[in-house]
Amino acid sequence: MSIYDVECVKGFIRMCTDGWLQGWHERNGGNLTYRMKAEDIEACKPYFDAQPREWVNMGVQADNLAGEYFITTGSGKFFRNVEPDPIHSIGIVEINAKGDSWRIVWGLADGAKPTSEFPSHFMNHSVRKAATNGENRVIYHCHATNVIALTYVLPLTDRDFSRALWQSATECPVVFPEGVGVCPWMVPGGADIAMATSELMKKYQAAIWAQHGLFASGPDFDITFGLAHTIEKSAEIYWKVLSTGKPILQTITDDALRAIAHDFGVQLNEEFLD
Ligand code: 2HA
Ligand code: ZN
Repeated sequence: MSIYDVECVKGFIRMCTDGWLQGWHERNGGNLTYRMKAEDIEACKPYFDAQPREWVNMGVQADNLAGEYFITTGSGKFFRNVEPDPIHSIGIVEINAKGDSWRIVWGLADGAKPTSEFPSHFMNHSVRKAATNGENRVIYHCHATNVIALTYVLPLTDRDFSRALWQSATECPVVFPEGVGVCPWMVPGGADIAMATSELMKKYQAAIWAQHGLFASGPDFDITFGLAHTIEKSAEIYWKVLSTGKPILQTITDDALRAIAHDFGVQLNEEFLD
């Protein structure tokens, strides 16, 4: 047995590989964090370092994440290298009792640090944990190509993006009936983008960062990856349609969106319907 046999660690590594294979993680692009369950912590604890590393203040704080443990990708690390070299690419951090600092308890070997977007992930975990009664465990940031490209041509509003995505693939209104949030271009890695994104994530499971990428959340790796995949696929279809240069003769109408919502038992965000 090793820590790599523990289910949550296996699932984390698999999701990194899946994202890499999709082409969403050039160089050190993107990051992934998972809030561990009590049984995950128990299973991983035997492999933790004998001596945890120093506490590091995050510049953000959340009461509801005090004492939690997260698996995280490393700052400057490449998703491409997670599976062949996990010990240098990912790690486990513990959050202190004040909910404002982390310390590394496993991995991130040879001086590596948690992702530069850890403050954003942390604030989003806090908001999504509260919004889902503790169900949410995964926050995923990827450089989804077609989603990024759309932020150059669509107005940067939640409504415009939600409608374009809903209309471009029939399952979208079922997968994200509340729509998606859109964050204007901001400097990555800091507290400002963390706060702006977490405001959006009070309402949405996913947010788009203009000219940068996608933030997706969910209760497990499958649902979170599936959400990002669904959004990116829909953006790709929208692009293929636009790229023909032909006029759009038909799309999914608002009545059709309502019919989908009715039959699948989901509550569509009425603000985005005409
Ligand atoms: O980890 O994607 O947003 C590199 C990034 C920053
Ligand atoms: Zn990024």
